[in-house]
Formats: sequence, structure tokens, C-alpha cells
Amino acid sequence: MGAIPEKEKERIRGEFNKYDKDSDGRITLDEFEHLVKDLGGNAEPNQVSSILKNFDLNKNGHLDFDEFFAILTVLESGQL
Ligand SMILES: [Ca+2]
Ligand SMILES: [Ca+2]
Repeated sequence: MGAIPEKEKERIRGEFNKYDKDSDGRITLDEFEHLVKDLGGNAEPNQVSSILKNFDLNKNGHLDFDEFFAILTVLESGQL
């Protein structure tokens, strides 16, 4: 990933905090479902969990900030 402007990082940090409802610093499947509903439209529940798995690079079962960053970029560009 190339250099990301600070403003963009701040924006995505804001999105992360918005979807991290319990503020534990990670996006769990429940929280991720809200994100997909807002941005991805009509993904089925089983698709949502497989999307999360695809982006869960360190395989800890939820999205960390870096992973969230990657997924948000893809969702917003409509490539999912
Ligand atoms: Ca959380
Ligand atoms: Ca992870």
C-alpha cells in the first residue's frame, strides 16, 4: 500500500470507531454486518462471514484496524 494521506487515515479511523460499537479496538462479525449493510448492500449472512475471513489476515477472527482499512477501501470502491 502506498502512502496514505493523514486526512484519509483520520477519516477511516473515524469509521472504525463508528462501527466498533463496544470500543474494544476490533470489528467483530456483528459489527462488520452493520458495515456491510451500510456500504455493501445485499450480502447474505454467510457471505458476510466469508468476506470477513478473507480480510482477516492474522486469523484472529475479527478485523483489526489495518484489516478494516483494507476492507473499507474495497467496499467503497464497489469491488466486493
Ligand atoms: Ca468491537
Ligand atoms: Ca484480524
